[in-house]
Amino acid sequence: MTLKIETRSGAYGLGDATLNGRELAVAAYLEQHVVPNLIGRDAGRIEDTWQFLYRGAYWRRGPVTMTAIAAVDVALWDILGKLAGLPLYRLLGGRSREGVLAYGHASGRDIEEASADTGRYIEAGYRAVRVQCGIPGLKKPYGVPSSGSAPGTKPGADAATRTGAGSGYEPAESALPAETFWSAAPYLEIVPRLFERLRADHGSEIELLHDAHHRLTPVEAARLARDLEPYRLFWLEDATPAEDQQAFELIRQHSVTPLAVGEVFNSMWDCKHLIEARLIDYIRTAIVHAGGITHVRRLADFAALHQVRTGFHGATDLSPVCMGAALHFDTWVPNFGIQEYMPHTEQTLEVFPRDYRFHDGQLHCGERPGHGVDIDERAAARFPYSPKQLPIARLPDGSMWDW
Ligand code: GCO
Ligand code: MG
Repeated sequence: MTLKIETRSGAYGLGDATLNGRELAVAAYLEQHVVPNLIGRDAGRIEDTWQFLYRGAYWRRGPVTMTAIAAVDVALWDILGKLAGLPLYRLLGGRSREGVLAYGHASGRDIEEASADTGRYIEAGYRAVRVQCGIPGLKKPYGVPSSGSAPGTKPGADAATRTGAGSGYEPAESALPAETFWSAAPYLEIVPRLFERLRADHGSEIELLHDAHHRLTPVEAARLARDLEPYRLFWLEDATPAEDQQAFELIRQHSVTPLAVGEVFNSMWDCKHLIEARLIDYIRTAIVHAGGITHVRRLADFAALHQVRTGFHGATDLSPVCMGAALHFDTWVPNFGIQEYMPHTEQTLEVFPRDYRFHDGQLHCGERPGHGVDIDERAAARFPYSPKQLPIARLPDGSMWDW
């Protein structure tokens, strides 16, 4: 979902309004409640527009509202850059680093395949790799394609090639959620063995990450974080559902494995305690879901006060527009940690001409004014929207769980 804002002077800006599985809600929110308020407003009043859309909504926060606000905010920053003739990172305060450390998604149906896929990413120059593997007895676990990463697939190949492995799930045949099953015991048994093997096969230099994807209880998360300590992960992500911020106190008591959360957050209020109490090491909240650059800049500064670093969500359901804005932000932000990088499909890249690039394990934003990502609306028209919803997960007894 992409928002395009045009000014009377002919300048235009793009914002990403993607909310995977709920995108029509954001489209309706923009069309019905936001766009009528934008007509005739001064595009240069970025902060006032943000405050208007946040305070004026009355019903504050939430993924739909904050994604809609983010789309407007990023489009306005894009316009500002174009009118100033400056790349976005210059407007934020200039370059803090030459390149932005990126991590890719390796996976496999078993430890063998996952380690081989990790090797492909290392050969491709990645310095950091997230690794997920199949769980014995569980069909379609998060992050692992049932078809496996086709042998010989280029690392970082676009999501379509990797049958959704990159974005962590297999698109359902119908528009309704695919149903998956979850059981913690086999997962808690195999994941430490996976990372033991990865360290044995690939050494200690490569940064390794893992995404528990909200599925563990606090004590299970504490156990996994403890059992992973010998393998020195860069981070363990979404160890337990993070709206229960206090739960992370238990994990911290048992392990020094670094923790990352936040891709499902949409405002600073969702993670205030996690950051203030230093219960996490990286905050993943993406520009597209948390009110745009204007709010995420505040969040990053708050995190910096507590030595928490950024690690933006960057799966392929976030568009190149979000990635473009994120890379400019990553280039500036002093407390940068890492950027998730799932290369989009060829079709998506055709729709979004962009000037960022991946090289030698790092991402580099371009120097074009604004965030450097454009849209080819004729190409976009060739790919009509088809509704999809994210998978759901149930426990063996049939009760609902977190996917
Ligand atoms: C990640 C995320 C994704 C999400 C997806 C949901 O770490 O990249 O967990 O895999 O599941 O973005 O739409
Ligand atoms: Mg994740």
